[in-house]
Amino acid sequence: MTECQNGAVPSLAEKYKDYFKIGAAVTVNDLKGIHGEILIKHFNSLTPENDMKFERIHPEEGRYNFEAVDRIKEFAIKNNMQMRGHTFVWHNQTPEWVFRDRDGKDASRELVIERLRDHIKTVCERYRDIVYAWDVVNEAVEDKTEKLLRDSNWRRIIGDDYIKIAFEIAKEYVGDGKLFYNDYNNEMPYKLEKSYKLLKDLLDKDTPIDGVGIQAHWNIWDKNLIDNLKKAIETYASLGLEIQITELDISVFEFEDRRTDVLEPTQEMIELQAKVYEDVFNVFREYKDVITSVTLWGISDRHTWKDNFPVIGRKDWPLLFDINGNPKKAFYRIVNF
Ligand code: HAH
Repeated sequence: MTECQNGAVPSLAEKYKDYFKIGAAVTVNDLKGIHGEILIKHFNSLTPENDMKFERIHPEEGRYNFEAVDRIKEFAIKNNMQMRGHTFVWHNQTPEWVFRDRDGKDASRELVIERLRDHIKTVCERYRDIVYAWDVVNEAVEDKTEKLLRDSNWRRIIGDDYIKIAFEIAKEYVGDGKLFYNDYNNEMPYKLEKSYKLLKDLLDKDTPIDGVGIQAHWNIWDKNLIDNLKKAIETYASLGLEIQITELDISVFEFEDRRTDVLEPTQEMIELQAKVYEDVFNVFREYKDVITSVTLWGISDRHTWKDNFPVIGRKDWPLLFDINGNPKKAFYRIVNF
């Protein structure tokens, strides 16, 4: 019997039931075995890590592939969980057909909007009874230059109002689900300022946006994290927005660290990681009035997208459960409060 099945280990979601939902990003394979057990015991919200992305669920015009998300939904219903919908409008993992006409040239603005409407309507109608929050737009803020908005096919073809249009379409079909703008590094000063500007402008134009998702792909070495995080939460809350932590993981590597010869996390890394998890969850609890959900971007260190980002094939250990599914130091730190 692994430690996490042991009754002495408290349930994370249970511990946080008066604070916010506790979620995990999942694939269909995570619903069984040790990951399935961890999900049932510790989580009450699921985000399909990839299966609801445009290229997966709507790979060709007129053809939807619902199989994977249907299975995740079935598991969620069975275990009394809800889901986050991720994501409709993004510059990545979106198939080219969306932006092409029959001759392979750029589709018109009208055609792309019509396709987006069909997409959002179809996905919402199928999952809106279980999805409480949708990442309507993901990562629209530019972070390499001074420009506010990132270049993408969506923006190039529809125009700068593509974000507002996406939220308006979503509003028509989501039912009770909340509409989120989701991004990474949006707690960092350089991006917080731009994000605030974008969101304020959208709200001034009466865009139906309920909240902001802070992805929270962090690492254990960032000395400014806690200050930045508090400032960001207060800034977004000042706009009247709800906040969700949507993709939390805490890498043992600094982002610039491209070493490939670290085959195991050191004790120092594991200890520092526990401390950072403890610190950020202290902040999350402090702001429970505006934070409605905290999702980890994975379940255990056995498999995480960080194994391939930013260095392909380099193992990372950013989550709360180790490669055997046992709770790490960080886990105990965030349940003992
Ligand atoms: C996220 N991008 C995406 O939202 C998610 O869908 C994907 O599975 C993993 C991460 C994060 C990201 C980043 O932190 C830095 C540069 C590009 C993208």
